[in-house]
Amino acid sequence: MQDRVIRASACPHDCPSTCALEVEVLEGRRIGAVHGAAANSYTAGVICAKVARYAERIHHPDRLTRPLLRDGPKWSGRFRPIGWDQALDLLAGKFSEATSSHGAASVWPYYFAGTMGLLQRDGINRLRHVMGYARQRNTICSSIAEAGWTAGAGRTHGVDAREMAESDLIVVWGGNPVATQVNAMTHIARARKQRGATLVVVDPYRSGTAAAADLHLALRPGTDAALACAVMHVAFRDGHADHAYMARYTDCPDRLQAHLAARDPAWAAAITGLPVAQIEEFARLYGTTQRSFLRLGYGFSRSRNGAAALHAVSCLPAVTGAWQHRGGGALWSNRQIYHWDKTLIEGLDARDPAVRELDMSRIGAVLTGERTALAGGPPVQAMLIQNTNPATVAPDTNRVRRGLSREDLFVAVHEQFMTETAQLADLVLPATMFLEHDDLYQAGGHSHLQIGPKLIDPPGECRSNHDLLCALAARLGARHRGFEMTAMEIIDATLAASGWPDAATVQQRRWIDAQPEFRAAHFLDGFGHADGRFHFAPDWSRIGPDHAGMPSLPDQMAAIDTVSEAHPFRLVTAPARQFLNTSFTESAIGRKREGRPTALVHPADADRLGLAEGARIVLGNAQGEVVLHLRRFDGLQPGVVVVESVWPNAAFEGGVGINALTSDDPAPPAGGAVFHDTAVWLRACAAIAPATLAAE
Ligand SMILES: Nc1nc2c(c(=O)[nH]1)N[C@H]1C(S)=C(S)[C@@H](COP(=O)(O)OP(=O)(O)OC[C@H]3O[C@@H](n4cnc5c(=O)[nH]c(N)nc54)[C@H](O)[C@@H]3O)O[C@H]1N2
Ligand SMILES: Nc1nc2c(c(=O)[nH]1)N[C@H]1C(S)=C(S)[C@@H](COP(=O)(O)OP(=O)(O)OC[C@H]3O[C@@H](n4cnc5c(=O)[nH]c(N)nc54)[C@H](O)[C@@H]3O)O[C@H]1N2
Ligand code: SF4
Ligand SMILES: [Mo]
Repeated sequence: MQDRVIRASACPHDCPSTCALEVEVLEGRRIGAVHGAAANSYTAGVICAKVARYAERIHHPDRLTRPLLRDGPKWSGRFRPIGWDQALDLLAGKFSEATSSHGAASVWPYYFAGTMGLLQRDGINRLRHVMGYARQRNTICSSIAEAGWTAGAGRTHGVDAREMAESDLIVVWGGNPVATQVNAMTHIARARKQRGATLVVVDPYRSGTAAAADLHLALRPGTDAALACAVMHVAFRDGHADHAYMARYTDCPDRLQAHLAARDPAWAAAITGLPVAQIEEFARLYGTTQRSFLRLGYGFSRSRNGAAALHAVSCLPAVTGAWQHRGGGALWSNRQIYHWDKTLIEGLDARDPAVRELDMSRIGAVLTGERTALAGGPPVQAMLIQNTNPATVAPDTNRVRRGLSREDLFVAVHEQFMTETAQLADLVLPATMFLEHDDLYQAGGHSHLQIGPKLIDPPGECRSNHDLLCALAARLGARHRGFEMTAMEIIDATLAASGWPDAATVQQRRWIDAQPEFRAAHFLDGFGHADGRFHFAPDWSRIGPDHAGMPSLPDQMAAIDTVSEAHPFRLVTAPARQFLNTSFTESAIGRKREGRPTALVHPADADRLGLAEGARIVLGNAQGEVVLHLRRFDGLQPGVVVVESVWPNAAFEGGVGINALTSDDPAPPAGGAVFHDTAVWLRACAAIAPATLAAE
């Protein structure tokens, strides 16, 4: 009989669910099925299909298993295997060369959240700080939403996600949990079954979540603040605003009421494209339900006006006083409840705030030498990239790929697969997956911290991020006690420094529930600002430098990429269900289920342009052109196009992927990528010439 044991772990992927996992380990070497832990009150036994079949990913024949050195021109895709010692000597040598020729700030350790493990993800910062390498602003995902949330609430946490089960109205605003964090649906389903709760979804297209909702508000992209203002207008108009709550807990309710007087449903209808009656219906529902839970997604923050929009929406429960009630209030992320001391992991004791800081979302501008993007520092000459695939996921990818192809730039990519970023590298290093190394995890969408221990050996010569960084540090002479410790020792020390039980206890208990108690979670002892109040009138200047033109009270901010005769469509690049960013695009099953890169286009637009189902089309703007196929879809407004993402560039005919069209304009006030804020043209494409389209 086969030796089969069930071991505990946590999902490392960049997903708010951070599921508690039970992994079948076979013969101590391979994994079988992966299940969600039934005993975890948030995971509740459910995980997504892509992680349930993780054996496909971890035992994939295309896993990188040996260091590879480029053996031909960039873009040639030719590599030859080399040994680790040679690879690390080369990398250390290139970092030292760049430091002597252009200064330490010309080395850019570039990373993101391909693993959410606190050590394997953020350990690269220890090397950065000790060596004085360029600092990085992490703007590609949550900086816009965080700015918007902090502006009002002042502190990043919210109501316990499990409380959704006790709500009478759940509003999923700008998120698609059916695809992006399936567990939220478990708790929503409980409320619907046990309490007859209503589910409302605010999303420009009929996503999987919208299709399951009682009411779907399919607004124009980037118009959420207008909808929020109208809902608040109706609350004041119809006597559903809680004046006693506002007097105690908010900064300027009278100013807000006066400001909203002109922002009625008719005003919002003209901006959002929604019928007045639908806005009235939603406003009445929201205003008259005490137990109303706002689950804010990231989607509507990924616009130039995203911080203002998120702030405007977050004002709703402060107007109705929903925060006071069980099952009422809002949650964007719980990231601030864990009180980590990350000094050891990130080498914060060595951090020099004077070193220039680069905006990761503007990697194309940085690598092609745009002056403002270089933040007063030298050109970037050498990079180590971990846990991210910027050649596909970063905005303005044509420019990113041009930058990565610079002959005078040395790029090492530490990866699990030969991603499109790895293909452009000089040196490719094989990385472990989460079941092959130790790490520590926190959840954004709920409240558990967990340890995911090493359960099996990696294939071939894969090394963990931590092991690679320690070996590189030794060659560079980078000194920090974190480089002398094992992964589990750092996890243990970090838990202790942060006031949590030690690693052995956490593992034995399987998880720690860090959820603050009711009053704190609902901000009933005050919001996160010095005055303890929710701010309807935020001080944007405290949040980011680029605050000019931001609304002083919740309002529609006209900063978005507006449609014109030349660019008549608004493009939304919503996440695909089977992929997670570009992770899982290596899965044959996932690819088959997703089909091919597809543009969802309203039938009225398709008819007007004479485009049939399946037609080959081009989407374009000043940055580039992308070829894909059309699907007629009536779950969005005319003038809106949705392309579920992120497909590899190579999956598109012509080899140019969707982020060729998205802009790296930083969103005010603190930066951030505006993935769902793009005006494009659309036309039929009879035949394509791959050579011209792919030419870089
Ligand atoms: N058009 C469009 N573009 C988008 C978005 C969108 O909605 N639309 N979303 C954006 C968002 S929110 C994000 S967060 C970014 C994310 O984009 P990426 O950062 O590229 O995201 P992932 O696919 O999660 O992970 C990247 C890589 O990390 C690798 N990896 C995983 N674990 C490890 C490890 O332990 N060690 C090493 N060395 N590598 C590892 C994986 O193999 C994977 O290739 O994409 C952004 N791009
Ligand atoms: N299957 C899958 N799961 C994922 C990911 C994935 O790529 N695939 N990515 C992971 C990552 S890195 C993250 S950050 C999270 C993000 O997960 P979510 O919070 O769900 O956010 P988004 O991915 O940006 O987009 C969610 C929805 O926002 C909608 N949206 C776009 N523009 C607007 C707008 O202007 N207004 C409104 N109201 N809605 C808008 C989109 O149509 C989409 O349905 O998901 C994670 N989980
Ligand atoms: S739902 Fe998210 S956290 Fe859970 S297993 Fe899937 S990717 Fe991982
Ligand atoms: Mo993200």
